[in-house]
Amino acid sequence: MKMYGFWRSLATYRVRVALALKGLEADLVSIDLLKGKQHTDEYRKVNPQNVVPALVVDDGPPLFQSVAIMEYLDETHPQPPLLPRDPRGRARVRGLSLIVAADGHPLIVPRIRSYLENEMHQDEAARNKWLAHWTRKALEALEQHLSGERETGKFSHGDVPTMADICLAGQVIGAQTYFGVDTKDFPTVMRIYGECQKIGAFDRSHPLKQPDAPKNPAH
Ligand SMILES: N[C@@H](CCC(=O)N[C@@H](CS)C(=O)NCC(=O)O)C(=O)O
Repeated sequence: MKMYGFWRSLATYRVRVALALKGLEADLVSIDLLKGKQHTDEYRKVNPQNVVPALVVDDGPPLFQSVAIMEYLDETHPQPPLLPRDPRGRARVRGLSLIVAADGHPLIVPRIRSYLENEMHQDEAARNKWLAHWTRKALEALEQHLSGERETGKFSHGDVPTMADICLAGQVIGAQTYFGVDTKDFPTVMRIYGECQKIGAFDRSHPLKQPDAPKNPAH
């Protein structure tokens, strides 16, 4: 397999953790989002949306969208499962995952940030306020679910990691590493993040541990 991704990308992180949990490897093609390399004609042929990740699994077109890729990996490599067996549990794990992947994360990606800067003429302080606000809103929603629902266990859903934990961990990394969001108001989220970090697949997938990450990243 070949993954087009970037060290800093939280959507890439999600697929990286899923691959690692399943003991799979993919060669990395680093697309430098900080240099706008997602906009090249060459990369548009890989992913017409000009975003990472994209995963090449065969001679067909690359897979796209991190949640769809994680589900593909889960269907083709069922062990260990990233989703519970029961439909209701699957709905909950998908719901928790989408709080991050469908609602929180899309508001903080480079194309939104550059639109705020170049088209809406928002200064850095305003942009940082935006990023922190939407990052916090997703964490708040996760915290409400996870602290109040009996399905929560050692991890977001029971005692083994699922796709919900992969999304949660990426959200926490964004909050802590990129946007300086104080996470003390989210104790359940942070407890679960701590459990994730004890697992090698999560730990070694951290953005700052990737081969294309700068030695002293200024983010
Ligand atoms: N919903 C997509 C999000 C993909 C996405 O926005 N990726 C970001 C990096 S995390 C990106 O490549 N952004 C490029 C840009 O915004 O210009 C997924 O989960 O795969």
